[in-house]
Parts: sequence; C-alpha cells; structure tokens
Amino acid sequence: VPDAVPPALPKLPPDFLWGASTSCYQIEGAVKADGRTDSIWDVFCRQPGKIADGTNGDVACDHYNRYRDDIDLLAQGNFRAYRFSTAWPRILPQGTGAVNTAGLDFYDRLVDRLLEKGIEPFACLYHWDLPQALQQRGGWHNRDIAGWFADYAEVTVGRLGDRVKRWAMLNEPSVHAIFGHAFGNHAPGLTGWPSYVKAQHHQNLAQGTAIAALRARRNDLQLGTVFSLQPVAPATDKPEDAAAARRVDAAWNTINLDPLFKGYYPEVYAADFETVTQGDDLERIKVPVDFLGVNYYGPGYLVNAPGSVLADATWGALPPGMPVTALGWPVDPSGLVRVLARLRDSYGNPSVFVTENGACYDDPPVTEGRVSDPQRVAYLRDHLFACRQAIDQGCALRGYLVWSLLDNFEWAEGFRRRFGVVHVDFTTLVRTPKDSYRFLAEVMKPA
Ligand code: GBH
Repeated sequence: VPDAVPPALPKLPPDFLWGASTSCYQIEGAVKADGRTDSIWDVFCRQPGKIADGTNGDVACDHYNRYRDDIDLLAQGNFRAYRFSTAWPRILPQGTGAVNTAGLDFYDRLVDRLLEKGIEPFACLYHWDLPQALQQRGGWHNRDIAGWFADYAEVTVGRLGDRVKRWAMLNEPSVHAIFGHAFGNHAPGLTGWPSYVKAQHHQNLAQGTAIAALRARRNDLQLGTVFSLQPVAPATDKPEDAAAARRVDAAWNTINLDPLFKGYYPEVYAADFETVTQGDDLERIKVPVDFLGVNYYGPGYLVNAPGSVLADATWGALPPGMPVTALGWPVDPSGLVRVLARLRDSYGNPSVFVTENGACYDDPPVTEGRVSDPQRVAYLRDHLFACRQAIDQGCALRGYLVWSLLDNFEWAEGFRRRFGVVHVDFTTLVRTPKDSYRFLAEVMKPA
C-alpha cells in the first residue's frame, strides 16, 4: 500500500467503545516486585525449548513501571477504553488466602491514571497467568478452582469496582484449554484430551461461579467474559474433513458458547464432559452476562487427523489466494461478520465487544521516529468495515479494542512476533507509534 493512497475510514456509531487491549504477563515485567509470586508462565518459560527465542516476561515492556507513558499513548491516540488484565499472583500470591495489598495498589494507580485521562478501564481477571501455587494444587484440573477464582474475583472487584465498571472473567478459555492443557505448547504445558476436558469444564464453572458471586454483592457492574471465536470450515470437500471441522467448531467455539448461553455441552462431546460434570454444574455455568467479548483473528480450515489431540483434526490448506499474516494465520474480515451473525442468530444477540483483533507482521525498523506498517493498517481497516457491516445487519456490536497497544511477549513465540500498534524496542524499551496507531487515532477521533 503506497503512502500516497490514504485508506478509507470506516464510520462507526458515536457511542462505539474504542479501545486497545493488553494482558498483564505479556507487558508488565516486574515479576518479583511488591510480593508477586510465580505464575505458570514464569515457570514454563524456564523450561528449555518452550519459548522460540528463549525469552520470558521478566521485563517485557516494563509496563509496571512505565504505565503512565502507556496511558499517555492511549490518550494521545484517541483511545476511549483500555482492556488490561489483573495478575492473580500479584493479588493473591498463594492463589488463595492472604491478600497482597501492594499488588492491588498497582492496579489502583493504573485505574486512577486512566480515569484522570478520560479512558474507561475494562478489566479482565484472568489472561492465562495462574499462580504457580495453585498449579501445584492441580490448577484447572482441580474443581476447587471455581471457588478459588470466585474469591480472587471478589477481592479484586472489591478493591477496584468503585471505579472499574466493566469486568471480563476469563480470556479465551478454550484456547487456554487447547494450547495449555492439550497441546502443551503454552503453560502449564499439560497434554491430552482428558486434560483438555477438565481444564475446559473447570474454567466454564469458575466463570459462572465468579459472575454469580459478584452479582450477589453488587448491581452496578457490567459482567461478562471473553471467548476466542473463529469460523471453522473444512479445508477440502471430503465428508471426513467436514466432520473434523464440526468437531473443532465444538472444541473451540461452542464448548464455551453452549454451556454459557444454553446450559449444555455440544452434542459431539457431551459424553466426554459428563465425566467431569457434577450436580448442578450446568446451571452454575449458564448465568446471564451483560456482554460477551469476542477475540477474532481469522477463520480456521481443518482436516480429519485421527489421533490428533485436538478433536482428531488438524489445520489444512487455506483457500487459494487467501492472504496470511507473518504467523501464517489467514486474513478474512468476512469471518468476523459470520461470527457476529452467529451470536445474533443462535445465542440471543448478546451485547458484544470485539475485545481483540489485530495482526502480526514483520515491521521494518524504526526510521526517523516512524514505523510504516501498511499491512496492519489494511488489516485493521478491513476488520472495522466488517464491524460496520455486522452492525448494519443487526448485530449488537458495541465496541472494538485492538490487539494490541504494544508489541509484547507473544507467548511461545517470545518477542519475535509483533502485534502492537506501538513499536517497542526491547533493548531500550522506547515506544514508537506505528502508522497503524495513527490510522486508528484518525478513525477514533471524536466527531
Ligand atoms: C490471543 O489468542 C491472546 O488472547 C493474546 O494473548 C495473544 O497475544 C493474541 O491472541 C495473539 O496471538 O490460523 O488456523 O492456525 C489468540 C488465539 C490461536 C487465534 C491461533 C488464532 C490461529 C489459528 N489464536 N489462531 S490458524
């Protein structure tokens, strides 16, 4: 995309919630500060070969110490909301029991500063950084975690809920179950289908338990959760690949959607989930939510692969001509419209925020204070047009938060893979807004 051609700007409703998303382990660093203990990611990163570039989140973007600068970037870029996650191991170093006030103080400072700058804080309670102390007690395999999580939610909301009105419980439970508990390429590195089933069910249960506990205490909060949703299609026209795609749709999407909105597990895995479901679990999971956060990156194309841990399926060839990002992920904005239409048609049209959408590209080096990222600009523009289309088609889409404000620790990929609209030099920690940041600032500019 030559610089001379300015991208068209999508028009979204005046009350649309514009923002940016981050997660604590990916940006904060300061992993030993003020009483924080290890999370499962700190421990996982120490195992040789787990992180592509051998790095970890010890320093990351040093956001813990530089949050004021980062909030200035949000304000200058016309962001009206900021989704961040709170670190369970900062707040409850042993996972349960004694509260670490110094850990909560950080989020207190962050929230106050956001409000000073007129930015709405949008908090997520769990973005994959379980306290290691709880992993030692079985982590997401132990059904007691529903109560542990609800207690952590009450402590955190108890301190910040007078100022933070929008709370997401979990980030992408199915992705945490699949990558962390079935493939094992994410923390805590557990593998196998029974492991997936337990981790998935207990996340669903924890989410419902925490929402009910918070509702019982107060009625001034918007409570919801965040799912990774992707349209899943067969990579060929073979019937066995069509069946594989249906299984992956269940294991990735409806394994979270069906129990939350309908009170049951998808038929294809109902028997597997019966082995971990007890008593009134399904009623505890089906709680009313004020919003659903949708993280959308692209569609999936699947083939049958008997024996593969994820639903006896694996990723296949993309449709010819479909563009991909630097991670090989397919780019298809129409998939976002399909995901939102599905929520409209099959799940009662809940209020939705796109809580993550963005793309990894190999950016050129900073030149004269500038980073030219035309592919990311095009990706964001096209997905914002998809948002407009979904709204025009009656979807209850209320906002869009880009992933991510900053280049950050991209999990098993380490720091090599960049999703930020702001470039971070991981040697000097200097931040440089990319062209995509300027593009968003223009789109989000108040009328
Ligand atoms: C999110 O997960 C996370 O919430 C966030 O922390 C992370 O930094 C961000 O994404 C970027 O990775 O093309 O068929 O191979 C995203 C989960 C899993 C979604 C892999 C896209 C690619 C599927 N992603 N998936 S495919």
